Amino acid sequence: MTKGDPAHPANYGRVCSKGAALGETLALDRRLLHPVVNGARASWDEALDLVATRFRTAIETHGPESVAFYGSGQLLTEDYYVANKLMKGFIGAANIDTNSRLCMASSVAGHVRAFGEDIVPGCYEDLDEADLVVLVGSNAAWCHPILFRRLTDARTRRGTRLVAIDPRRSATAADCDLFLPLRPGTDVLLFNGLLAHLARVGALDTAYIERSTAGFTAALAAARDDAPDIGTVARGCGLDPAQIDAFYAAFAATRRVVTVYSQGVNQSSQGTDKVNAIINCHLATGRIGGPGMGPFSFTGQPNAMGGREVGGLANQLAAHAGFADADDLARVRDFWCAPRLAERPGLKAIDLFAALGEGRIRALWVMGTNPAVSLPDGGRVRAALAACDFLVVSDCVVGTDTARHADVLLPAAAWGEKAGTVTNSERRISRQRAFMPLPGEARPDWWMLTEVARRLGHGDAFPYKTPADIFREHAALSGFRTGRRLFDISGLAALSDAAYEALDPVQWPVPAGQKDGTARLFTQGRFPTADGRARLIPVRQAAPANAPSLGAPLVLNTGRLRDQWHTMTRTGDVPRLRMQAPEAFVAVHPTDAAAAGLRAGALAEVTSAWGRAVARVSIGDDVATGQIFMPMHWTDEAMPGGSPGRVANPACDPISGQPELKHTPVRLAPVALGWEGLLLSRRRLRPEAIEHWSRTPIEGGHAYRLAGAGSAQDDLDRVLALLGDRSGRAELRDARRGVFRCSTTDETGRLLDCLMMGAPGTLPDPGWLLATFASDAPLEAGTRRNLLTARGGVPAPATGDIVCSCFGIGADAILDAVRAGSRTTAELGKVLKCGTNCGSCLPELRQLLALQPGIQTREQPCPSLS
Ligand SMILES: Nc1nc2c(c(=O)[nH]1)N[C@H]1C(S)=C(S)[C@@H](COP(=O)(O)OP(=O)(O)OC[C@H]3O[C@@H](n4cnc5c(=O)[nH]c(N)nc54)[C@H](O)[C@@H]3O)O[C@H]1N2
Ligand SMILES: Nc1nc2c(c(=O)[nH]1)N[C@H]1C(S)=C(S)[C@@H](COP(=O)(O)OP(=O)(O)OC[C@H]3O[C@@H](n4cnc5c(=O)[nH]c(N)nc54)[C@H](O)[C@@H]3O)O[C@H]1N2
Ligand SMILES: [Mo]
Repeated sequence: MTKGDPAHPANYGRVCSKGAALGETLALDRRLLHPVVNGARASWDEALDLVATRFRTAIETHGPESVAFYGSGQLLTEDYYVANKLMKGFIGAANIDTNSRLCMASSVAGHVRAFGEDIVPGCYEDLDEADLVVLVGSNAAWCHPILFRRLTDARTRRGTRLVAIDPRRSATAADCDLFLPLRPGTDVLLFNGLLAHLARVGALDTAYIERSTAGFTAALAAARDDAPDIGTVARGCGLDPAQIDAFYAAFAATRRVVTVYSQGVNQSSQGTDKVNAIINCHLATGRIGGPGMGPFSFTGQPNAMGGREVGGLANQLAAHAGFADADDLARVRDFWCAPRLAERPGLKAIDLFAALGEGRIRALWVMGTNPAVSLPDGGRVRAALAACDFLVVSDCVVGTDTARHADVLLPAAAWGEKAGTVTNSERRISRQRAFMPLPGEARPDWWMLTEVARRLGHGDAFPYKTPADIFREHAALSGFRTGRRLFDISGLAALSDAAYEALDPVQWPVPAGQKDGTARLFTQGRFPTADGRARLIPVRQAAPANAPSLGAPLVLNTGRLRDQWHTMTRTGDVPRLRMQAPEAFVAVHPTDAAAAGLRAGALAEVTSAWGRAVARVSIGDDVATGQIFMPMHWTDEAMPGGSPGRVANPACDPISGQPELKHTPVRLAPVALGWEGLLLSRRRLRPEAIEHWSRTPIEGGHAYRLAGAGSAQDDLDRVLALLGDRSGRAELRDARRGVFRCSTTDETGRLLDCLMMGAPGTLPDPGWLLATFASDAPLEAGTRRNLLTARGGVPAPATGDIVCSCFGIGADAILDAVRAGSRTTAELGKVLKCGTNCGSCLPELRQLLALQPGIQTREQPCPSLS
C-alpha cells in the first residue's frame, strides 16, 4: 500500500483509497511506451518532425488561430508553462485551453470579479479552526476525503457543525449535521436569501463593508428582490422553511464560517454567479482573511491551480496577467521577448471543440486529458476528433477514447517518473519527485513541447534542460513589473538546482526577498483591485440553460465515485477499486423507477437532445424524484454507452465558459433484452460484436456482462467467438429455458473462460464463481460440474458490498463486528482495520452504525442544527 509523507503540511501523511492503491497502478502493460505515427511505431525524431511540420503548415496556410493545444490540470506547472508560452508567445494565438475549463473556470471568474485576481484567500488550517463549515455542491467525503476528515475531526474536537447543500444525498450530505437538498441550480437564490437575511437580522459587518468593499448596495438590492423572505426561498429552492431557518441562523450567529464549494457550484450555466453569491455573504460579514473563515473553492486535479498560475486557460495570459490590460500584454511580451504575443483570448474548451468540428482548427495537440469522455455532447466531440486534420495526443496509457483518433501518439512520463511542481487548493506549491526510471521511450511533456518549439524555430526562447530551468523562469515572470498583483513567487526565481530539488512545500505569494510562504491573504481587508476594495456582485437566480420538458422530464446530474479517478485510465484496472461499482449505473428514485417501468439491476437508456447512454439501474432515495445521477467515469473501454458525457448538454456559463455538467434534461426508459450473459475470461477483450457489454477487472482476469435484444440462440456464435482456446471445453444447453453455459480450461485443467447466458434477470449470483476464477489451481470435476449447473459448489466467504476498499472489508464483516460489540468507527477500525487508512469510508461506516438498533452515536446524522 502506498503511504503518505507524514511531514507534508497538506495531508500529514494521509492518502485516499486511490492514492493508497497507486502501487497497483504502476504496471506497464497498458502504458504507451514509444511514439506512434498513423498506427505504427515511430522514432521520437520522426514523430516530433511530423508534429512540427503539420503545425507549421497549418499556421502558414490558415494563420496561427488554426492550431490549438488542449491541456490538463494533471500536467505539472513546468509542462504547462512551456505549452502556454509556445502557444501564446510564439505561435501567436491564445488557443490553449484546458480541462480546468470543465472544473474551475467559474471559480476563477468569480474570484476575478470579487477580488480582482484569481485567489483562494484561506488555507487548510481554516478547516480545523472553523465553527461552521458549509459545503455547497461538494462531495468532499469522496472527492477530498483527507480534507473531509479534517472537518469531521474538527467536529469531534471543537464541535464544528457541518452543513451540506446538494440536490442529492451524497456521502457528504449523509454525514453532515444539516442537509439542504435544494432543487438543482437554485444556489444563487439560497445565498441571495442568506444575504437578505443577514441584513434583516443585523448580522452584517458595516465597518468592513464601508472600508473594504464596493458594490454592497446593489448586491443587497438584487438579493432582496430575488429573495424578499424565507418563504420565497423555500418555494424556489424546494426546501423546508425550517431547514433554511436553521442554516441562516447558524450562519448569522457564527463568525468562524468557511463555505466550501466545488463542482455543484462551478459546473453550472450560472456557475460564476453562484460563486459570487457565496462570496458576497462572506464580504458583507467581513468573514474573510481571518482564521477559520472565508469562501473556499476546493480544486479537483493535482495541479488545477498551477495551470491557472501559468495561464493554461485561453482567457488568461501568464502569471495572472490578462488580455484586457495593455500593461499586462507589454509585461509578458517584454519578458518573453515575444513580438508575436497573442493579443486576444483564444477559444474556450467548448468553442474550441466546436471549431474543431467545423474544420476551423486544423491541428490539435491534446495533452493529459481525455476529452472524448470528459466533455459534454460527447458524440459531437468524438466526431470532431475523428474528423480533425491532424491530432496529436500525449498520454501515458494506450487506448483511451481520445487516443483512438490520434494521428500521432507521444508517450508521456507518468506520476512517479517525472519531476516538477504542483499547486494545491491552498496555494501550496509542492515538488513532485521522480522515484522511478522513465519506462520505454516515455518523456516528460515539457521536453516534447520544447523539442517542437525548437523545430518551429523558437529554440532561443526554449533553452530548457531541466524542470528547474523552467520553474526559475516562471517564478521570475511572476515578479516582473508585478504592480498590484498578488501572484508573485519571485522569491523562488534564483533557486539553485539543488535548492529546487529540495524545495519544501510553500504557499504563494513568495515575493523577492521573502523565503517563507503566506498562509492567508486579504488579512488587512485590502484586495488587488484598482481601489483596493473587493467587489460585491449583484446576482439574480436564473433558470438553468436547458429546462426539463415533456420529452425530457428528468434532470441528469453527474459526478464522482469514491474509488475511481475520472476516465478510469489510472484506477480502472485495479480490481479492489472497481468493487464499489463494477459497472456504469444510473441512480433513480423509486417513484421515477416505477413510472419508467425499471427494476433494480436492469439496463436503462438515458436519452437527451444530445445523445444516449445505457447503464445499470440502481434504485434508492439518495436522489430526489425528478432527478437521476450517473458517475462520470465510464468509457468505451469499460462499458460503451456508460459515459454520461454523450448525454450531457454543452450549455455554458456565459462568463466562465464552464459547461453545465450537472444539469441535463433527459428521459429514462428500460432497455428491452432477449438475453443476458456473464463471461469470465483471462483475456482483455473488446466484445464489440455484442450489443451491450461491460468489462470489470477481477482477480485473475476480467468479468464481462453481456446482453442483446435478440434471442440468445441468434447471438450465441458471436458470444462463443469471444472464448479463447476451446480444447478443454464443457458445455450445457437448455434450449427450453434459453440457458447456455460453458467453460474452457487449459492443458493443466486451469479455468480459462466461464460463460453463462440466460433470460434477462436470471443469471446466478457470481460471487462463488469469482472465487473459483481467482484460483490458478486445476478445476476439480465437481467444481467443473457446478460451473455448468451454476450451483455454488465452492462457497466463497461472503463479504457483502465492499465498504473499505483500502483493506477490502465488506458490509457483512462490519455487521458481524457490530453484533460482537463494536459501537464506534474507532472500535471497528481496531477490530477490522476498516477506515484506518484513507478514511473515505468513514461516512459509510457511520451510516452503517447509525442504522443499527440501539446505537446512538454523536456521529449519527441529525436533521437540524438546533
Ligand atoms: N474519488 C474521486 N475524487 C476526486 C476526483 C475523482 O475523479 N474521483 N476528481 C477530482 C476533481 S478533478 C474534482 S473537480 C473534484 C470534484 O469534487 P466534487 O465537486 O465534490 O464532486 P462531484 O461529484 O463532481 O460533484 C459534487 C456534488 O455537486 C452536486 N450538485 C449537482 N448539482 C448541484 C446544484 O445545482 N447545486 C449544488 N449545491 N450541488 C449540486 C452533486 O450532486 C455532487 O454531489 O474531485 C476531485 N477528487
Ligand atoms: N459528466 C461529467 N463530465 C465531467 C465532469 C463531471 O463532473 N461530469 N467533471 C469534469 C472535471 S471537473 C474534470 S477535471 C474532467 C477530467 O477529465 P479528463 O481530464 O478527461 O480525465 P482523466 O481521466 O483524468 O484524463 C487524464 C489523461 O491524462 C493522462 N495523464 C496522466 N498524467 C499525465 C501526464 O503527466 N502527461 C500526459 N501527457 N498525460 C497524462 C491519463 O492517462 C489520462 O488519459 O472531467 C470533466 N468532465
Ligand atoms: Mo476537476
